Amino acid sequence: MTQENQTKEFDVLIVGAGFAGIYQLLKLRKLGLSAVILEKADQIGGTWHWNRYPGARCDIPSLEYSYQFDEDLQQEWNWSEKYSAQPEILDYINHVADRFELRDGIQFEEEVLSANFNESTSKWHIISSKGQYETRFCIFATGCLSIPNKPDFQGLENFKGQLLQTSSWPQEEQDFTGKRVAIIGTGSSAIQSIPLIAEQAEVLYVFQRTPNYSIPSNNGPMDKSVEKDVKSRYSQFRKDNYLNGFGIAAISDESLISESDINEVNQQLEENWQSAGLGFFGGYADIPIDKEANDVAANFVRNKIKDLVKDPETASLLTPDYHIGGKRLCVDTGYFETFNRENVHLINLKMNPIKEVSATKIESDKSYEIDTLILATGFDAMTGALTNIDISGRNNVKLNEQWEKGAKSYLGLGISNFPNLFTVTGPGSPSVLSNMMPSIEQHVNWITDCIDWMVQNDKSVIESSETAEEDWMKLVNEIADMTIFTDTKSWYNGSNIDSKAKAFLPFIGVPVYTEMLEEVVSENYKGFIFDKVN
Ligand code: N01
Repeated sequence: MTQENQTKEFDVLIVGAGFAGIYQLLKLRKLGLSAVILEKADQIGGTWHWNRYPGARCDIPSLEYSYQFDEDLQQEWNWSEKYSAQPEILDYINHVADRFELRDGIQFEEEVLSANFNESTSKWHIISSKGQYETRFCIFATGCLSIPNKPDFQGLENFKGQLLQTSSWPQEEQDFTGKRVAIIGTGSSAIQSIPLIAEQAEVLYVFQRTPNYSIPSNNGPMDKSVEKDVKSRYSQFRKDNYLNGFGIAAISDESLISESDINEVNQQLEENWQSAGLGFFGGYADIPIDKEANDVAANFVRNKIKDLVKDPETASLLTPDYHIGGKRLCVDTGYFETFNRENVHLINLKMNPIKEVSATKIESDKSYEIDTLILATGFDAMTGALTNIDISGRNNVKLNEQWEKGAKSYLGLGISNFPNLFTVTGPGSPSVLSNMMPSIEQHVNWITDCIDWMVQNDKSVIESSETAEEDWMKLVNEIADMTIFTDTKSWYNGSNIDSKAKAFLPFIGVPVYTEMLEEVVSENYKGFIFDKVN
């Protein structure tokens, strides 16, 4: 057997070198365990490596969208803007990898193809694009939005121009000067990139199936007094964020629209529109749960769109008719105003679906001659990164078969029949309905403590019980049913991918979730089974 074909052994194998994976590596090294990360890309960064489209930036303030595990790191790192752009976030994650000497634990350009649990050895056998591994634990730090959705528009393969996708953008800078550009999709990625592409392109055609709500970011250089204040009380600031329903330090007002004077509500919504970004959604406690209150906030934004977009027909096309927040709320810089430009045209795909893409054209209500086609069509969210790998657990049960009718997980951390396998921000956890950074740290800390506890308590194998998993997903859905989230077609419930099971997956409510995680630990990992005997 050649060196390359030899099976390499580790205590833990981590899939993915994004924010979750590299922090997980650090924590496991501190425990004294041997661990390796396998990463498909040629560098670290995960979502912040792949999504390099113009305008890509976080829409949670960087002072919050950052690691909190190391006080020196959070004091010494300075963000240049309120919401940092993708290159700066990538610099940050690279800085962290160097600062904590993590690079030598990462294998780049190595894709995990399969993971198979061997019941006789209680070990995972992993096959990658470059080799084989045997490991006791397998941790999927594969992100919630990492498998691009590429719709099969008829004739797409015949397109001879430049084809780009926001979620796998080339590393070289793209110049659209003098080009006729089409973009399909109007989610967050499109909403961030459209204003910048419009400034360069000769003409930009925006193909919209469903309009989105978007709130102005009011981004700008970091306010030094805000930075100083947050840094003076960083640890408390982070703790307070876990007490917010969505895990962010947004305005967290307990007031209800339904109990307030409408003039005061409109005044407050105006203030929130000017300053809150995503926090607009949490500006009143009943926006996420009361349809009438939600409608007040939605109408406020609908009127803003009418004010911002000069052509009434375009404004009307850009106006959503569903609950605000039902699809992931967007945050923008000049999105609606961009439609006032003469070189930008909005095409309504609901009325005129794409009939065909040919060598140089898109056929919809008419023929559009283009040089560049950009797909901003989203992701196979939350489950895609897992179901795209051939994962088999006890009795050779395949994960993608077990999840055929909808993903199930206990706490978003463990999956029944898949022992010693953990997911970071998996389905059933707050994940995409929270600030991902603290949610990632919460999960990585939890997983590391759990493995440590197993070592201390002489346990070899952990898995979620089917009952705990069933009960958990029932709770996820019961909570979601009390909100406006389940009425709208969105990637939160798999509706963006035709072939996907429709199931609402995020747990809504960071504080309750945090309490429940702690309770599970305090009761010796209630709901998990250790060293199951068949
Ligand atoms: O993807 P999306 P995204 N024909 O799914 C349309 C995060 N993020 O990449 O709504 C025509 O939101 C689809 O239409 P419809 C954030 O959580 C964060 O923009 O399904 N159109 C929709 O308009 C975000 O929510 C940041 O009818 C088709 C669009 O494509 C998530 O990533 C920045 C179609 C997809 O929108 C995903 O955002 C960027 C088809 N066949 C992203 N299929 C931050 O700011 C899909 N569409 C941190």
